[in-house]
Parts: sequence; structure tokens; C-alpha cells
Amino acid sequence: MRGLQALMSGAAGILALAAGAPLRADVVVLGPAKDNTIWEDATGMTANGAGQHLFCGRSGIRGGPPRIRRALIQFDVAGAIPAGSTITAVTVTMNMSKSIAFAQTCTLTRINRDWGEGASDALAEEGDGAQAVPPDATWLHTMYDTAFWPGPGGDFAAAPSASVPVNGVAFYTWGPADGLTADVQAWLDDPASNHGWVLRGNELGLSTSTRWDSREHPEPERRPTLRIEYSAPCEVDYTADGLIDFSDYLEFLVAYDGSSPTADLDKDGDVDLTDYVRFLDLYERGC
Ligand SMILES: [Ca+2]
Ligand SMILES: [Ca+2]
Ligand SMILES: [Ca+2]
Repeated sequence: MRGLQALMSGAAGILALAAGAPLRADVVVLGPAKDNTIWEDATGMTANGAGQHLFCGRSGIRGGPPRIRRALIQFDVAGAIPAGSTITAVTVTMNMSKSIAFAQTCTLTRINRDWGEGASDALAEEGDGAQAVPPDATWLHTMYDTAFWPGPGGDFAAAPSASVPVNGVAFYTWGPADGLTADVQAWLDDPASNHGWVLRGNELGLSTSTRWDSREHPEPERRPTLRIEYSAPCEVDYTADGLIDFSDYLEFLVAYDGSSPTADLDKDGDVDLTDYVRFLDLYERGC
């Protein structure tokens, strides 16, 4: 018998930690898993999967009608963050490297279905895109040339998750924003739902197009990044309130005294002193 009383009397020192500490926060910075641009195009032939730039906004009248461009971008959240973590802050940073447009708002909106990035690679300044290559997304296709959006132009959430004013060549950061945090949390909890965001600018004016650097840009520091702050799941937060405090210690003692599997912190099938020591260690470190 381990003796709850004996443990309690022998653990008076832990009272010194009773004030409670928030879970330790971790940060990860990711590059895109894929990115692409779709051009408004009745035949769904245009993309830039392997190009070093992305585009949004709308072109001017130049050898044809103006065309909307939308950039698609996705990050592998579940591959970088432990399942069960709590996402606390999210920002997306991208470099706008060329434009003649006036000030406008650029938005990030969650994409509703899977899409592709092929080997298409536009020439020169890349503004006209290239012939799509399977499995490129296009204005009509999620994946050229066999899978389609429900309608032209893509399939996105009704409301943007974040927006920023854009005016001139510079790095821009979206967030922290509740919408971005909610998206990333949802993608962590259900990785199959992670289809990334669409970047959109002013799609009503003329010559509002902006050019951004993609994950294929030769200078790594100019590529898009997703910065995520999160708290990994904490096995000693027994009360699941995001704090490590004395109430967790009391719950652990009850579990320990009852030889409950929840007290088997080293997962060796036995509840014993090594679990108790592990609890104290995690408790003191805030997980
Ligand atoms: Ca790309
Ligand atoms: Ca707790
Ligand atoms: Ca054990």
C-alpha cells in the first residue's frame, strides 16, 4: 500500500509550488507544404505551381480582359505539432515583391477542399502564369485536369480568417487573429481538413494585382512562413484547465493511491515511485 497519507506528509515541499504555472508555450515556424496561383480563365488552363511567385488581385487591360488571380497556400500543421496541443497564437508572413497597385486589403480565407501543385513554372515576371500541369489547381480545377471546384474560382469559407492593409513592396504579417488560431487548431485536430488558405486582394478594380514570393523562391528568407505558438498536451494537468497547480497534485495523489492507469506516467504498466518522481519533475517544469 503506497499510503496516501504518507505521500501527503512527505510532500509538504510541493506546497511551495501551489501557486500554479501556465503550461509551457512552444513555438514552431513552418514553410509551406505547397503553394500555387489560379488565374481567372474560362478554360482552366493556367497555374504556376513551381514558380517562385504567387499573385492576387486583378490585372489591368493588357491584350485581353482583366483577370483575377488568387494564391493558394498550405502548411503541414499536424506534421509539426503534437496531437492534442492547444494553439494559442498564429501569424502568417509573406513578402510582397512587386506591384503597381494602390493600397488595398489582402485577406486569408480557409480553403474547403484539397487542391494540387504541379510543375507549371511561368516565364519572366510570371504574371501571366503558365500552362497547368497535373495536379495543378486552376480557376476550374482542384487538380488539373480531372478534379473540379464546385464552381469557378475555388471553394472557400464565407468569411476571411485575417486581413491586412497592403501598400507597397514589403513583408506583411496576418494575425495574430482568432480566425487563424481557429483554422490551425481545426487542422491539427483533423488533419484531413487542412487545405490551407487562399490569399485574395482587390478583385473589383483594375491593375490591383500584387506579386508575392512563393516557397520556391531561391532566397529562403523571402518565402512564406507560418508561426504557431502552442501548448503541448500536459499529462500532469489532471484538471485540464491549462494550469499546473495544487489541484492537479491532489488528483494525481488520488490516482496514484488507487493505482489508476492515469498515474502511470512512464507507461510501463505499473504505478510506482518512478511515476511519482516523473510527476514532480513535470509539475515543477510546468510540463
Ligand atoms: Ca509552389
Ligand atoms: Ca490543472
Ligand atoms: Ca509506471
